[in-house]
Amino acid sequence: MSANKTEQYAATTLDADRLAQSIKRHLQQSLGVDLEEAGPAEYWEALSLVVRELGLDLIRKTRHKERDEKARRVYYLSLEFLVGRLLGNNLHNLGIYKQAEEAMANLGVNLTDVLEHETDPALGNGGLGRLAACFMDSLATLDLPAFGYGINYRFGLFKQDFAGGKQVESPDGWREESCPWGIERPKRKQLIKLYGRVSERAGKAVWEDTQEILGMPWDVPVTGYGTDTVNTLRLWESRAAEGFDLSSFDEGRYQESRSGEIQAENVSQVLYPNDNHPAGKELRLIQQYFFVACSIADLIARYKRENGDNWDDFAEKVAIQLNDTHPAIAVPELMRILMDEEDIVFSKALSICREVFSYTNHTLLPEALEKWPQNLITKVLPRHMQIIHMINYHFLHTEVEAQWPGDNNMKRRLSIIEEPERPGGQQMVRMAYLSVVGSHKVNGVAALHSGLVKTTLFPEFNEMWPDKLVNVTNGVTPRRWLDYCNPELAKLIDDTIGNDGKVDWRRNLSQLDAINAYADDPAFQKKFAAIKHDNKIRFAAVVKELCNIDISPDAIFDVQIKRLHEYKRQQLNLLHIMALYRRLLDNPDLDVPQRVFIFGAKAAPGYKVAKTIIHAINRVAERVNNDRRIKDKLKVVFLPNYRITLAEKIIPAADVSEQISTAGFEASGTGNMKFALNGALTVGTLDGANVEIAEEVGDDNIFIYGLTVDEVAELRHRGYNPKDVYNSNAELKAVIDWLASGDLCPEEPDAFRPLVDSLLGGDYFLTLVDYQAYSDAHDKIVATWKKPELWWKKAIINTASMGKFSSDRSIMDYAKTIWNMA
Ligand code: 475
Repeated sequence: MSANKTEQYAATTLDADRLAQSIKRHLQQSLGVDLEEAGPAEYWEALSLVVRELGLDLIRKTRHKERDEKARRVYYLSLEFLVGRLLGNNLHNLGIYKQAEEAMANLGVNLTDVLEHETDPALGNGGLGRLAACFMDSLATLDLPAFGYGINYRFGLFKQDFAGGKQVESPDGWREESCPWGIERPKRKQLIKLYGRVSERAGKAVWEDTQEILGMPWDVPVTGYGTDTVNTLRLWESRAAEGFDLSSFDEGRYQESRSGEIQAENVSQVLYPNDNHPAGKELRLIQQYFFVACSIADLIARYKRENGDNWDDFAEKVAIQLNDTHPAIAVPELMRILMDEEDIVFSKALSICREVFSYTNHTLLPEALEKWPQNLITKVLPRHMQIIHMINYHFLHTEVEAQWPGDNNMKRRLSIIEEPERPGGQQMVRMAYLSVVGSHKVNGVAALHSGLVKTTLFPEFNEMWPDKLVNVTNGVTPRRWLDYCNPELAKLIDDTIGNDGKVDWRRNLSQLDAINAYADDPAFQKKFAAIKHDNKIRFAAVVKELCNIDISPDAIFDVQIKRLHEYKRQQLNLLHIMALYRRLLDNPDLDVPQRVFIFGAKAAPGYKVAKTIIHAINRVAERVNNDRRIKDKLKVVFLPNYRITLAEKIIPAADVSEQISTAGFEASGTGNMKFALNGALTVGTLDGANVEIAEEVGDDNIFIYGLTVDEVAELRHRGYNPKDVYNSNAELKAVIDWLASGDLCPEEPDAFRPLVDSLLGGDYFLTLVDYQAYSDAHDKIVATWKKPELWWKKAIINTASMGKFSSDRSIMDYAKTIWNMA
């Protein structure tokens, strides 16, 4: 892996001239466009086709190599892959970005403009989906044999707009623009079954009278950085199995003839827009089974092509990672194939499953843990429900019985089937329990979170199987989240610590540590600060264009970008901004630096309080931004339609990173890592990966505040009344009263009631409790900002200390401790 094969490959075959030739060829021959009529959009498509050609070539070579080496492959099953734009990233990974820039320049176009013409595929909600995308990048970069499996949604996450400050959603039909990355593979299509019933014939279960759906794979090449390895992200699209019913077509009933087709196509139509919250709809269960069944059939077919029919080696060749419980139905699906189609006995089938599967937990929120009504599974997947009962019976009566003999209470607690609490209630299938029982390893996504998985979520499982629950701290790919999104900083790092055979921080992020030696160096500080300033100027132009708000690059850019959720506490940030504004009104000459508070967040369309918080932030923004009395000392920006493409522009421009969840609720966070990597200082609670970030950067270089996990538990135990805090903190009381007064939304005076009620009636996320500490932490931020040499020293130390948070390290951890691949 030391020689940079791709760079040789690409550089020798594709210098700028040859690239320009290929671009022209695709313009004319693939797109039918004359050079004179081509604009940036056409150039984008043509260059994408050139890169796709390269990717396809390398994908074939990767496949041949893997076939020869017969190594274990990992299959990453995820309902979400939030990949972001691909062209710029692929050019970088293949080592031909510079050549492409030159080729475009010779054709009279600017590559940066061209790249802006790509639609951002939003095939995910947030952290979980973006993590899957970073992992795909790292798997390829590390030359690990891997497939990603997911769904090719016709509509990604909704587009967000604001009307009167309220969120308005519209569909994201992203494929209506051309997408050269996905390549249909009809040869690998799958037929899957749904509904029907199970009968027994000659002692064997037969699943019959089913309805069938066709799964068409759509392959996206995933390039690695500085390597020839190109892996595959295989996304399934649902189609009708029967196709046209020609007889009714002849009778002129064209629409009806396609009705079956349209139903089948529904399955891959939309991404469910809930983050950290299950949808609980029949169609969602069908989506889950659809992509799982297609993927399992596909990987078994590959196994058989490469290894023949011998199941003894299956677990040696196949590792399947379940990205949360969304693909958990894979466990009974593989059991079904092994028992019903391959004649393998139950106990052997279960041990194969347990060697193959592992499961990642991404959230502790009780309402986010998936449970499906047993009746629904019985209706949609009758055979799977039987198999779940078989697994549960074996688990309870053999394994739990051995651990806690005669303890029926324990059996009830650990049962995969949850009994109804009230008579007449439904029996529910606990998908997390199914995943734990069917896997050999279960991991949390940050040290603190994995500890809580052991002690609060699955304590009994941890007692039964002490080696099963493990930690793999999340990471982010430094290629997209530093090299690609912050090229000036990447160059400064290259110029400072080198970029040759020995030093290659893009593939070995720990080497950033060498930057620590320059944290105090005034010349280096100056360059580091100048780059941040440049990024802020560029981002200010984006804000001007999208929001028509003027912000000064000399202000502190304080950023909170993530899904809108009460546990993430955007409302805490809001209350503090309202207080700052009031402080300025009280004293317009207050000696404070200019500050811009920047938000980006989508709320699940059905999440009332979250939408109220968006509305409130927008109304406060409008008031603050138009008040001349405060002399531009405070601005509030809420960027509409937050997505990967915007994140790439915001993160390099941030001074302060808001990571302020209630302790114990944010499993890890990954935005926190991206910000610190780009030299922003974190204000945050001791939650998720913030804890490990603090360990790496040192307590002096992060603004930690607020209750800890233990203190949260203690407070809940003692009992907590938010009114006590409200009544004892005059500033806090004043801003909450202001929110409740209707002053910010005169045409709808009760608009913010849901938020006020949530804060004063219970305050489950302890926003009020943490308010004062949060405000104090911000005072420290301001004091530090006033000492530039101190600020930039801390910022540099943040960038220099992020080595641990490369997704390459995460993937190596998975490979070693879970997949047994390294
Ligand atoms: C955590 N999404 C972050 C990140 O590990 C963490 C999607 C569909 C349905 C239900 N939930 C989801 C999540 O649960 C999710 O995104 N979780 C996030 O995973 C990666 O960094 O703390 O909230």
